[in-house]
Amino acid sequence: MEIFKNVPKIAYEGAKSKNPLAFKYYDADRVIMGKKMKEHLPFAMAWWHNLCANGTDMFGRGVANKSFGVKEGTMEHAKAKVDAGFEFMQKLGIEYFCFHDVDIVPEADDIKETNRRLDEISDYILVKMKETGIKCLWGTANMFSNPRFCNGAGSSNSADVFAFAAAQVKKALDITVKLGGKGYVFWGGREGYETLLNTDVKFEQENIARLMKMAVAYGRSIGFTGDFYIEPKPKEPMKHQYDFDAATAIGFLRQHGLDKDFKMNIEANHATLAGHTFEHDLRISAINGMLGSIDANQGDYLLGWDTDEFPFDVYTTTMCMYEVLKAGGLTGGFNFDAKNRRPSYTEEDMFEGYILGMDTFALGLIKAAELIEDGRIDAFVEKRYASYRNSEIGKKILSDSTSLEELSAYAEKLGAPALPGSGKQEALESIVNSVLFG
Ligand code: XLS
Ligand code: NI
Ligand code: NI
Repeated sequence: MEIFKNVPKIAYEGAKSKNPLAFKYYDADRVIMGKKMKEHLPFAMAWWHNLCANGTDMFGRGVANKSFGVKEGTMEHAKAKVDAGFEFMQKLGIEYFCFHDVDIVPEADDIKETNRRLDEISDYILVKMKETGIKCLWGTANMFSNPRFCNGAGSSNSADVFAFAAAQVKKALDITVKLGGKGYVFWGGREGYETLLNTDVKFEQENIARLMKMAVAYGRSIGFTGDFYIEPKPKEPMKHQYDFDAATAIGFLRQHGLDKDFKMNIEANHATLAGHTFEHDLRISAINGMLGSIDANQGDYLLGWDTDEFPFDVYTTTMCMYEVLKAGGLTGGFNFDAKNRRPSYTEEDMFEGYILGMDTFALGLIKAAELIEDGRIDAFVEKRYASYRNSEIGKKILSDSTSLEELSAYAEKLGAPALPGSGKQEALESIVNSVLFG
């Protein structure tokens, strides 16, 4: 039974199209730098925002109706969400989805019953996956909504809560593997603190690592060959969260010997909350060999919290795709961890949000490829460091065959070095503009 009766299959109509329910830039089979757009951009639907979130915020109730014609909080409703989700993805040509355990079933009072429901719904999802060819990008456990996690999950002060979190991770891994998920995410939603006065930071961080090590051991034992991901976020809901940004999370993984099994899932809005650009955290992940997956959204500089808006800013998606192309692509995909604004509450809005996001990333891909093919930026960066390749002293520094004494003697002979050469930021930004709008 068709659910979104007013929405047809979304087609590519080109930039001149005025049809709100058509792609302007996302042309799945168009080849860019030797690969189809849909291969560069493995998009995923986020179950929670798209099928669950109804616009509830701190000040008001939901506006959007996500009942899909069925009583909410029931298994019937859970199945209606599966039906709606698969129809939605098929109409948009989206090939992946991401989920938390409690997005796909209503949580019961007893974990045994919740787990039974997860078995039932995952059977149902599997049938749909086989019918449609749609796949699972990653799964995760929601260890932040239930009041028991008010002090965190792996970082909780309560051993019973830690055990409960472990049970949820185990089941979420079971379901992710059952659905053939490519990845498994840890977003430390309440792994942090409100005040140091009541917090043993070392104890909490070691416990988070313990939970992750058990997850790796269990996941590998049941045949999970994909990547585990940390999704860094500096704050919100906690005042300070341990997975602050990519650099912090990578350091933590290395400290605990988890770096071979984990990569980063970088969310645009989390990077900006950390005081970085999105592309900064992508670059830090990439140079450490840990660029895994992306939560595709954007924040709002005026509001300053994790507003999870659909990507609209083409400069940012261009710089994102520049990083992704340079890194040789993602092992994961682009999960729209994004939701409609509260007043955009219709079914058409759900599709229009995704169309905006997919088009904005398609434009970013097209423009990033043009920037790389243009070559001026690469050539400038290459030339900028040339003194290390072209001079004897530079070569010695790079081959680690000099010392402070030798460099000091060299500096004395030099008197004073010439200025290092212009950084050319304005000229480079102008190249970006001419590629974007030329
Ligand atoms: C919240 C996070 C969350 C993760 C999955 O800010 O982005 O949605 O992606 O738990
Ligand atoms: Ni996210
Ligand atoms: Ni987020």
